[in-house]
This record gives sequence, structure tokens and C-alpha cells, in this order.
Amino acid sequence: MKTKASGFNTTLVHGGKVDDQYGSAITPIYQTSTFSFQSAQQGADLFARKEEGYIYTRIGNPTIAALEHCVAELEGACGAVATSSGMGAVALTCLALLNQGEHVLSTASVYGPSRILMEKHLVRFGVESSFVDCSDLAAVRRALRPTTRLIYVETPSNPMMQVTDLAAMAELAHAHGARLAVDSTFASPYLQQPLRLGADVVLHSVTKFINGHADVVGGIVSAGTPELERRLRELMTLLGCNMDPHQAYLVHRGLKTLALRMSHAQLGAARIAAWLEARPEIAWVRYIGLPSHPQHELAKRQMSGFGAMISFEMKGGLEAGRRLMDHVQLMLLAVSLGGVETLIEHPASMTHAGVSREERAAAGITEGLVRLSVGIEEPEDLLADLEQALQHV
Ligand code: LCS
Repeated sequence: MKTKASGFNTTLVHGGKVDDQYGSAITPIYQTSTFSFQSAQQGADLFARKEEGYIYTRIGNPTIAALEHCVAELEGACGAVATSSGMGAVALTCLALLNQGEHVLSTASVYGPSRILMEKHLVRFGVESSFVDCSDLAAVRRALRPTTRLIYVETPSNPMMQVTDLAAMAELAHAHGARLAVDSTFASPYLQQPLRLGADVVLHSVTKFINGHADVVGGIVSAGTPELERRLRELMTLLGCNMDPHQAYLVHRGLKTLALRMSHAQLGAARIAAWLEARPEIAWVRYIGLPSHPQHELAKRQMSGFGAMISFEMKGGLEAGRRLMDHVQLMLLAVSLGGVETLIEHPASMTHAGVSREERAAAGITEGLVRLSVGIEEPEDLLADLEQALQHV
């Protein structure tokens, strides 16, 4: 199905579909580990890449390819490589784009495990990392080293919702001989398409908005050039962090309603953020749709909406946050985000617990910070839940 020139929702619905012999409306689940060859010659030709086709599911599979093609179309990419998890996508990106002796500069308020991977593990292979507020271009410029070959940006960032100017960052990276990788999980391709702004690769934890139903863990990396796609695919195959066909089927099914889910969830998020900002128990709210957000104007230019993620600080700090989280009845007290159900969590003791207290403080992740992933329930019900939970604070 050719949908290159189609609108976003049309690509969501039809993008990547594999034409099978029965005319299935939906790409079937090719739940197979291997594919038989018609002849020894064909097997040899497939391995030699003289012929297109499937060999073995770690290398490629039609159900996985359908999802990859759809996401690549949405992102404006040459191709995409699906992975077993979002962290698989983060690790694959770093390993594909960095060599020994090189340096990666990353957003300070990045998803905790992404930072731990760079700080504690890439260093074992001679790759250095440092962390800076990427919403501050002057600070990024100062933090560049002669060996910087990758700028790794998460925008909006987890959990501080910092927004990075991607076009400016791409220019900065390229002028320095570095590449720009963007973790766009919080936005999803519905709200921003970093490759179109100059990034070299864009990645997602598809566990979040892309799948959207809190029933699959997965990741995907989209590449701006065929050379980068080849490199990512080769390494994914060698690392063995491939997605599974059943997982790909579920993610592709969830993806079809991305725009419907996200547009509805962000309406609720905007109402909740404004409501929270007016409450006496709340010290401050970080929602990129609020004029109080430091990069609100940039987000307006760079994104087509403000998303469904909110962070806020309780005036009563950690204890007040704990009481709030212990008393919500409709929202789930759980990590993860981007599903149809609203989740509430405490970054300092949960998603970012592996990052030291000092590093968290430097990234602005305070002990009393509470993070909300707003789902698609009725906003009135979510507000009523927060209202009753705040009575216990
Ligand atoms: N990138 C971002 C921005 C994330 O938020 C996450 C997971 C990942 C990558 C890794 O994806 P995964 O391997 O889990 O699919 N974020 C989580 C969070 O904030 N709570 O639980 C997981």
C-alpha cells in the first residue's frame, strides 16, 4: 500500500500493510522462527542479498516489517528497525553510532536507565558521556568536546518535560561532525517528526504512545539515511534485540489509533494541568501546553500539540506526593506512560531511582516531583479523583 503522500491518519491505518495471498485486511502474524527456501540456490541468493525475502525472524519477518514500514512513513525515514524494548532501541542507537574514544552528550533529564547505560556501561567500552540541559543551546555548545560524535536528546524529556530546539541542535551537531539522535517517546510521531527537522535517527519506546494499550514492551529506531538503517539493522541482528512477530502485530494494531488517542488524551491533560496549577497544594506544574512552561513557545513551533504528560511538585514535598499517590482511586499508581489509562508515579523513587540524588537534583528532578501520564478517560472523572486524593494530603 503506497501512502507516502497520504495524511497522517491514512498512513496510520494503511501504512506498511503487507499484501498477502488472501487479501487480509490486517497484516497476518507470521509466527515463525524461520522461512523455507524454494531451492538451495534461492537460500544462497537470499543470504547474498541478490534476492529480497525472508530468512530467519531475528533478521526479518513480514509482520515486523509492516510495523517498521508504517513507522518509517510516519517519521519521514528511509527505514526503521523494531526492537524488543525501548531500552533495546536506546542501546542499539548508542552502539551503532559511537566508537571507542568518542563522547556522547545527552539531555540531563533523560529516562534514568538511558543515563545509566551511558554513564556506567558505555564507559567500559571507552565511550564517555556527559549530561547537560539541552534546552539551553549555549550550555550544549560549551559542553561539546573534540570527541563528541553523538548528541542524544530526549524531547520532551522524562520527567522534566524539557523541550529541545531540534533544528538548532541538528545544525550544532552537524557543524561539529556529530550526529543527532532523538528519543521522541513522549511526543510520538503524531506530535513531532525529528528527522524532518534534521535529526539523523529517531527512536521510541513503543511501549508508550505508539502501542498505547499497556500490553506490550517494544522499541523502534528510524533512520534518516539508508546507510544508517543498514548499520542499525546489522547491529540489531547481531545483538539479537529483535521484536517478536506477535509483539509487532499488537503494536501495529495499537498504532492505528495513535492520533485519536493522543488528540483526546492531550485535551484532558491540558485541563488537568491548568486545574493543578490553580490548586493551593501544588508548588508548580510542568506541562508544555501551559504558558508557564519555559519552552512553551518553542514547543508551539516545533510540535503539533502538547501531549499527555504532566509533572508537578507538591508544596508538601515527598510526603504530600506519597499521600496523593496512595489515595488516587481511578488512576493507577504505576510506572510507564502513554496508555489509554491514566498513570501516576514518583520519578525519584521509581523511574529515576538508579540515578544518584545529586544527578537528579542537577537535572531538576526533585524528591517531591509527581508524574502523570494522562489517558483517555473522561477528564471530569480524573479531576474528581485528584480532588478527592488531595483531601488526604
Ligand atoms: N525512552 C523513554 C523516554 C522512556 O520513557 C522509556 C521508558 C524508555 C526509553 C525505555 O523503554 P522500554 O524499554 O521501557 O520500552 N520509560 C518508562 C517510564 O517512564 N516508566 O516506566 C518505563
